[in-house]
Amino acid sequence: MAEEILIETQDRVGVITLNRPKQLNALNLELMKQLVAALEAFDTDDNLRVIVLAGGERAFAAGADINDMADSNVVEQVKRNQFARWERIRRISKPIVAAVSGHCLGGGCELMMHCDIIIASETAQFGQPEINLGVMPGAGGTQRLTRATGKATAMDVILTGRTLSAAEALAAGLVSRVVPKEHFFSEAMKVARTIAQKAPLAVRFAKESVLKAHETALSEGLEYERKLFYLLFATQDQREGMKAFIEKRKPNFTGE
Ligand code: DAK
Repeated sequence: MAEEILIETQDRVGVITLNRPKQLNALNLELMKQLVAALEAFDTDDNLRVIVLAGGERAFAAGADINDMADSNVVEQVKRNQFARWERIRRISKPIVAAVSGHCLGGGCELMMHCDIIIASETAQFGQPEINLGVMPGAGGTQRLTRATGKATAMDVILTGRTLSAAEALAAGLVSRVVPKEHFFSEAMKVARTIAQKAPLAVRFAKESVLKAHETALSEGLEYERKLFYLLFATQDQREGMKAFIEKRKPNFTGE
């Protein structure tokens, strides 16, 4: 079977690289299957703390594979239940850092928006061009893009099919950092390694809590954050982190 993704680990970081360069990493069904399996395997691996999801230089991903959908119909789409797979990506508890260069379109942009921190090359182009195919975003694009950029930009991108440059995406709040094109992967690794040194439970709860901000009213989100904050005072890493600060040394976080 073709390897639609490549997997490696570096220190405490699990790296997944989308591997259909000739098709600009179009997300076919097999790739999605392999991707979800790899993400879940990394998520349950106690040796790893952060995941990096990378595309290639020319494309992070140019969308779902149109060949998989061209002859499809509503019944088949419902039965295929692709959403279940995307839902599993949403449930990954470790932080995912996306390394994005080139085309990042349609399902590719939606996949990127499932990630937690996005490092973009200055060459990256973002868009939801489904409208040009007679459909609309199907994996959260209308919701996540709107929450990230606000209604005006989201409407413009989704209804006209136009792309945002990396600079526009940064200004709109869609990506975290824009770097020169030769550094998009190394910068993502740098960010991942930094997070990998933090207390794992604090990182996990902090990710969970930030995601809540997207999904709930403020009062409910604050309540949720408060409970997770209290919970961290039941960990050894909280004691270690604060003690290390007072003793002017680096903390030794164990994840306990
Ligand atoms: N699907 C299949 N093949 C693709 C592709 C795609 N999305 N994008 C590119 N390719 C293929 C091209 O067909 C071409 O293949 P060959 O002809 O060489 O065999 C190869 O990649 C190189 O592409 P180009 O020759 O077109 O390269 P250019 O530099 O000229 O143009 C481009 C690059 C990115 C502007 C162009 O390829 C393009 O417009 N691509 C399509 C972009 C697009 O419309 N993306 C949205 C697809 S719809 C769902 C979840 C998600 C979705 C739906 C449902 N569920 C959970 C149910 C998402 C839907 C979508 O993403």
